[in-house]
Amino acid sequence: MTAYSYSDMEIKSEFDKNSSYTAKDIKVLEGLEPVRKRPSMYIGSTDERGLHHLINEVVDNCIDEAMAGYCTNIEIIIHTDGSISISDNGRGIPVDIHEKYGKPAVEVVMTILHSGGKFDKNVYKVSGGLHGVGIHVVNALSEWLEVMIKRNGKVYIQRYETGKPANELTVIGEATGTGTNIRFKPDNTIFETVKFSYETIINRARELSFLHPYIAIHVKDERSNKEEVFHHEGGIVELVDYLTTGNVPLHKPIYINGSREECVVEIAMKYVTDRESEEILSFVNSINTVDGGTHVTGFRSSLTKTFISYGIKNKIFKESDGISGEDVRNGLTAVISTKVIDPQFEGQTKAKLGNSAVRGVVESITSEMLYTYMEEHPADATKILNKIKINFEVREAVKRAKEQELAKRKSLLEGTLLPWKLADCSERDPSKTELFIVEGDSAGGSAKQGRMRSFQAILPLKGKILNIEKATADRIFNSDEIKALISTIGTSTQETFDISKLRYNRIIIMTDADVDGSHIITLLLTFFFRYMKPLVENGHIFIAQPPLYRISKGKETVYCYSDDEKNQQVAKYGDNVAIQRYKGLGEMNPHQLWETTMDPAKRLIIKMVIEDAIEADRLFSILMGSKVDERRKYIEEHASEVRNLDV
Ligand code: 0RA
Repeated sequence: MTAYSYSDMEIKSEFDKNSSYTAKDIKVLEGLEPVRKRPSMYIGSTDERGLHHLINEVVDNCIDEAMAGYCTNIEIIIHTDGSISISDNGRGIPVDIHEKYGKPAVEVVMTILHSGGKFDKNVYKVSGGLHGVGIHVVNALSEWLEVMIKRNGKVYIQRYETGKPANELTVIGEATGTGTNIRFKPDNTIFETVKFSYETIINRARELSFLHPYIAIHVKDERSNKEEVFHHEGGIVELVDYLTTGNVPLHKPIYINGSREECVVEIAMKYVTDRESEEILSFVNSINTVDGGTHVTGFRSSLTKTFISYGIKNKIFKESDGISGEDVRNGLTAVISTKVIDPQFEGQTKAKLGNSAVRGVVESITSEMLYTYMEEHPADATKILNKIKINFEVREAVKRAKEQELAKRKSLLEGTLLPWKLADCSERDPSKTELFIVEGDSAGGSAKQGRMRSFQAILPLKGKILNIEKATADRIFNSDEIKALISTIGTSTQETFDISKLRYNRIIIMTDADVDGSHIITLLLTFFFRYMKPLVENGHIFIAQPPLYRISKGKETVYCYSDDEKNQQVAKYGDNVAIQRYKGLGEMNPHQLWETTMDPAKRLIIKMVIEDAIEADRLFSILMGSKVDERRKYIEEHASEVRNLDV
């Protein structure tokens, strides 16, 4: 729970605008010791993620101030001494004396566990479930924390050390305006790492700035002198444009909003013509609900119903057409942002909304506003409905072709659908197995000989697979390489994706360490991201790292995976070392390939994770989409990061 949360502007606030909130409204439960004893119970972990959780905790409080209509600017500064400060121009944390404790409210807020704002039905918490433990947790886990408050025309400061006040709240001068500045240094006896990541911080700042268009978030890194200001007055409409930067739009984004007692709903959506998949990004109280939930279900079902009924009414569809949700969502990018009082988060990662009432609210708001939109913009409506009709026709055609193809194969392969190229492993328990996707037949041959047949399967792919982002679904699903990939993996794709059918626990892409290899990796990752996303989300996709050099002197041989490593080894062995540079997997014999790249005991593999949904989505649209100029621009801006991608 956030310590203090305020309703959005659309719902009447429990407090009036003149600081009616006083110290007595704070509920008090227990002290801070438990937090230092078991930090993971409060912030999930003490790794990099947990560390950044501290920042989210403070920033969420600033966002609450902003949602209540009092704050327009947030500034985050990473300092060179390992501390970070977060300041805002909100009302400032209250400083009046708390009745029960006889201490200033800010001290109660900073030192007492579960001190929270008054419970009230009309309050949205920015951070239910995922963050939302309270700033006292930040204080408890900091070597020191300094708070500066501008309120009542005065500037107040107080310092804490490992959660305990180091001095009393002190007035140090006169203030114009109001606000809070919290600076803290995470305790390095608690965290595994105390190094803040600029990237992680700006990704969250960007996300928040799209979700709260009236706030400007300034992020500054004094270690590198990098800085950026995030301010998107267009809100989620701008976000939808941002996400589809590399694609060809069918129309201008459609904006839907409304509220019922239980929740506030805001949706922006847009179709593009050069991408077949659907991308729905959803948020509840500014938290990205990666696994969707009732808000997403409500949106999806309303979309299908509304488009079909409008299409039938306007004689674009026939009643008998059998248009499905998949047809309706092909090529759609949508952002759903909801605010829910007392959200229930479900699932392993707590990233799925469970409140059942939200489904109906989103459904009715979407239906109503979308229908009205179409009546007011008949040209856009016609374009979208025609696209849906084409999606449907293509899907029908693909289905027919697939059925024929499947029947043909069935008879050819005597009932097995696995591609003939696959060298399967003997183990049948998928949790123990690995699939290597290998570029080219010759490397595939070495891999087949070098592997541990019991648990490693090899699927060689011929040359480059299709560019998924540009190809139509029709072509994608008719490509032999893709068909081989899908039947080997076993889970099917998109709507029919079923993780329980996964045939291999690890799917490892193994290519040459060159430009073509990087291209194939990009294409395969795009395919997995667009069509089998849960595989990426659940950490099943890996990239093998073949060595770049083989260094030998006399009988000794070492393999090096980077230039730095090579230089170190060469220096260590001194003169007369033989250096072999590997240009491709094909230069290694099967035994060497096993030793260097496939043996779980020695190899290096990189797990693919989605750190940031917005950036991942945009990156794939840009890198693989059809807008060449956007791609060039992106690569120029991110030259060092995408150095290895040939696009
Ligand atoms: C308690 C009550 C009020 C605001 C805040 C806390 C508050 C906390 C933080 C943390 C970072 N920035 C913050 N800004 C405000 C309401 C104050 C009122 O009613 O005047």
